[in-house]
Amino acid sequence: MSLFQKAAFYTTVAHLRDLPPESRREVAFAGRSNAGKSSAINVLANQTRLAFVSKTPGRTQNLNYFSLGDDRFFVDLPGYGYAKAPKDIRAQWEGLLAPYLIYRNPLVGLVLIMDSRRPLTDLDQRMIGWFSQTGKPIHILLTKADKLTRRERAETMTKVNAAFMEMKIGASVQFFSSLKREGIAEAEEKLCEWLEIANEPRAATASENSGKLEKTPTPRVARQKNRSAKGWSARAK
Ligand SMILES: Nc1nc2c(ncn2[C@@H]2O[C@H](COP(=O)(O)OP(=O)(O)OP(=O)(O)O)[C@@H](O)[C@H]2O)c(=O)[nH]1
Ligand SMILES: [Mg+2]
Repeated sequence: MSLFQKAAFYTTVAHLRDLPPESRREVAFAGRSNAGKSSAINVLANQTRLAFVSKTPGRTQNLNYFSLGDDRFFVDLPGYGYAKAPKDIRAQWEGLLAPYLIYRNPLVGLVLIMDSRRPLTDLDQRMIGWFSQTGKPIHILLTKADKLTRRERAETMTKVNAAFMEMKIGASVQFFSSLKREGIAEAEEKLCEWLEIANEPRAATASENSGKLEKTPTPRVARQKNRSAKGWSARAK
């Protein structure tokens, strides 16, 4: 039984004024379009179409809320980085996403999903820069890890950790594969910590064991002292 098995679609939000009341802890999932956000949410909830069902045309620029059944939410954020996104779509993305990330009180952490073959694109870095102003934690899922060799994984982990060191931002980083169901226990551990859910140790499934990933230590970097959120546009390049 997955820890988030009870996850169910709750609401979709197109305007900040429609956000649910600030009474439940929530974790947001962000990432480039096609990075594997919805797949990761589905795998964590052990459901096949959870994130997909809310994704009807026209909703893709919305924040999709999933109730975890115990006063907590997962929030699937709109994917970014479409090569041909029209200007108004980008403006909407910035207008909704930026204030949400910076000012949303119940948001306790950001899971940033990056394709492990193309981590830390400019937009990912922008996202990290914005969110890190809040002083809240970031957990990186390097998805589609099934596409990398062992050696490529080691190189990617080194590169990503070095980039965070350079940005002076503390973040935890792990590999993840929705396809092979790898990295689930590690992600669950982080989510439970943030959401304050008791996480009983459980036996790994056979497929998790077969694809056991090496845990690479995450560098400890002091979190930014300046916790005050700066204006969105002030940081946008
Ligand atoms: N090999 C592999 N493919 C994956 C994995 N995760 C997702 N994919 C594939 O990547 C594509 C995009 O996955 P989605 O989960 O829809 O990505 P998304 O980030 O939600 O995309 P948007 O909703 O458009 O922002 C799909 O074809 C998935 O099957 C993975 O771990 N391994
Ligand atoms: Mg999606």
